[in-house]
Amino acid sequence: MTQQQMMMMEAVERTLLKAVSEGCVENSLEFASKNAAGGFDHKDLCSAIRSLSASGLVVAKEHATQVTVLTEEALGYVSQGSSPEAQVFAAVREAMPSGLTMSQLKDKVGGQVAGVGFKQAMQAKWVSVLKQDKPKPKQGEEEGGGAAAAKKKEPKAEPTILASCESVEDKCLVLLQSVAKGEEVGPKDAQNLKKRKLIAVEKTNFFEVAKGPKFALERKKEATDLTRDLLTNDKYTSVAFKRYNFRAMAPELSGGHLHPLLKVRSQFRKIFIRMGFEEMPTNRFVESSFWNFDALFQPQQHPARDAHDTFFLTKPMFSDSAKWPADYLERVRKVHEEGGYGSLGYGYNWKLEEAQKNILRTHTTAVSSRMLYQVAKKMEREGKFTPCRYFSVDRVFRNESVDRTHLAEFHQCEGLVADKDLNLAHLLGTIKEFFSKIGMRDVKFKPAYNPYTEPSMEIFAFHPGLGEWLEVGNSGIFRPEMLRPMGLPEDVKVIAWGLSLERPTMTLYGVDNIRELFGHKVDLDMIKRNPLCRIGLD
Ligand code: FB9
Repeated sequence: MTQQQMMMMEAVERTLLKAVSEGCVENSLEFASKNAAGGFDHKDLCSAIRSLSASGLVVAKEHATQVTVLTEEALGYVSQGSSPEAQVFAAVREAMPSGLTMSQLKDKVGGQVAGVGFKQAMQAKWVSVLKQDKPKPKQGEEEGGGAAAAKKKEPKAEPTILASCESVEDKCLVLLQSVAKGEEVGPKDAQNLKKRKLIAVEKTNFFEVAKGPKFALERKKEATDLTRDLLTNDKYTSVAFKRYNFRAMAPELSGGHLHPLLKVRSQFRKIFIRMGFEEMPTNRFVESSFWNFDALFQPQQHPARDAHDTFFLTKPMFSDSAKWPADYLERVRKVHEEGGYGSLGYGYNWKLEEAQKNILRTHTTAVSSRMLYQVAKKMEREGKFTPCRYFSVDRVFRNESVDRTHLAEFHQCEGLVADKDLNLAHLLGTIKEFFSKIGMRDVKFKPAYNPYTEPSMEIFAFHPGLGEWLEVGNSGIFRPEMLRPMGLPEDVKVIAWGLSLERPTMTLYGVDNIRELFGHKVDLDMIKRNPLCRIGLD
């Protein structure tokens, strides 16, 4: 409660306690409207009554009643200071002696007031209507055809509204004002105002307030703290201390809130780490086409490599290929052009410049290619291959048209296992284990194609909550044309799979449109209110 509100509340209490000291306050509603000048309304008065009765200064009995209140429309007329009929009369009066047509009247007082007001003003005989007599048919036009044509051509003249008296008494406004003041109006008037939807009867409660056991003209300031001042010369013995209200709600502590995407990300991370995977560094949104495509044996004329799908950078447009391991670069060129390692290659003329083009990475598989090259280098250094499991969860960018499920960027999760003689069964098993940990035990696979894996499969899982099969990702065994040029031996196989973060988050949090999840349209309350992400907790 602000300082200002505290002050107002104390004023309400003093006003009420003074009235109660002079005898019981029968009806808090009337009391509030009588003291409307006090700058407080019945709602404020009720909260003062409740807190004063809570501290025993007064006793309050609550009664139910019906009050007549003004409708929005009526409140408008009261604030305008005249009823619609009075506004119509004033406009017509002012336009006398020519008066006004209805459309002129509408322009002056607005369609709604003109409509309601004209009807009432007519009933009150404040105005009258002068029908325009039919236009005289011109010379030679009298026989039927002419006149009808004339009548068809001439727009019908609007009747004119004329004022029938000098001035009027706006009884309706007077009635509305007394209702506003809580005064009774006659049953006939009330009936009529109700029919005009200017007043409504509302159920409400009011209090009957009388002196309480601890009645006083003002609330004794209760000490809320045992201060040094109260301790000096034992003043604390003579003051009343405010009782602790252990049911008082503590102020809402608004701490930080994890975005649902980050909640699912941290759950996925936990699942990967529990499965023995290590996270790959993904802090490189800008990648060279080399690590994002060429290293993955994705041919330079592959459709995904044109600007329709990929964001190309203008500054810096090219990566410095000098930083790339020249021997590896040469082996990549070779495998694209002539194949090797049992592959025919693509037989096209591979261009270094194409590989140097900087892009926003289109998948975190670009991180996997860098990591697997490091694994190969490590094996070279250590002279032996160490099996490893890596995962990545981070943003990737695709120049796609935005729709309910696609934005130009999303988070990709990817897992890979590198070990000797891994095969499809290992991949299927690993994927089953992963998805069983996010609550989807039934998984099935559909053959698919990726330039960097063979075989490749789309992954589908049955979502028990939705009771339907969902496409949950893609997977495959990295091609030798990707791994061998890195220096990995033939018997080292790498199985991998990928999915997004947005789709599981949308499914888990029942978000229908990806724009509600990510971007400027996100409603922050959703961030505050969204529940714990309960996956992989079993
Ligand atoms: O996430 C996807 N679907 C999904 C995943 C989990 C889920 O969980 C619910 C809690 C219950 C719900 C849905 N998908 C992948 C499938 C589709 O949504 C697909 O239409 C969209 N895909 C994205 C790409 O869109 C262009 C999701 C994204 C995706 C697709 C493939 C990969 C990664 C992300 C991959 C890969 C890969 C393949 C081989 C080797 C290494 C990586």
